Amino acid sequence: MFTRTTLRTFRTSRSHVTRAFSASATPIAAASNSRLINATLFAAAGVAAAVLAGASSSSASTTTARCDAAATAADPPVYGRPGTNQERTFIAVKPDGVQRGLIGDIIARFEKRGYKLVGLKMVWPTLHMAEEHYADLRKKPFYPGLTKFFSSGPIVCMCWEGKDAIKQGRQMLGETQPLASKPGSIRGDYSIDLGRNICHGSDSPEGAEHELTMWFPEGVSNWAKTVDSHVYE
Ligand code: RTP
Ligand code: MG
Repeated sequence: MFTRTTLRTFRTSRSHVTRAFSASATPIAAASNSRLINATLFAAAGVAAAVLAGASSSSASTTTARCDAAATAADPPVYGRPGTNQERTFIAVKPDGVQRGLIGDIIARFEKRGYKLVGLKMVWPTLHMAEEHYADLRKKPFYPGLTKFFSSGPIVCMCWEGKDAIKQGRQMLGETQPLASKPGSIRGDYSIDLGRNICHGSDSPEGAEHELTMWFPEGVSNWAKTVDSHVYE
């Protein structure tokens, strides 16, 4: 079952990315064709990741992804429903976090906290995608260096769902400045320098909407978590 599910996703990931990006932003579509998505999708069997690299199947354009096929009118939009238990946030492991082998730890923290993982993939962003992601910081002097670094290697893109996911996600990350980050937070445990602070998290519902729409144009998996009655009263 695991193999069948991941294979289906693999076959469809490329066409989804192409289609979805071309529907939203032309420059990203152009960029995505050059270097995007070594399509690494992880199946959430703990943190054991099934790495499916380099989508090359010629059947890519014909299959429908599970998340699309199963979507119903009752499903929330990709950016969730802020203020409810279906609030969603975009969490990313930045290139430094990937290089330092922290993907599993970061996923585990959110999982153990009780949040639901509804979207997960590895993407090597183009510079243009990094600029789009950090568009609100365009005028900052550190913007060129930030976007260059953010596009210097693969990142892990995640969509986490749950009550207060945006604010709680930021707390779990820690402060922007590692020196101000408390031990126990991701940045407080693993980072020293401002420009190598391991992870990203949406800072507002508007930010989450922008980021989740951008990074998950193909949609996410709207699955029901059967233990939610043991997470929420
Ligand atoms: P992020 O967006 O990556 O989650 O970080 P953040 O909200 O905590 O901080 P933000 O203000 O959005 O800045 C984005 C990233 O830019 C780097 N930065 N450098 N040199 C500087 O003054 C400076 N300020 C911020 C950090 O890596 C920060 O995470
Ligand atoms: Mg930010």
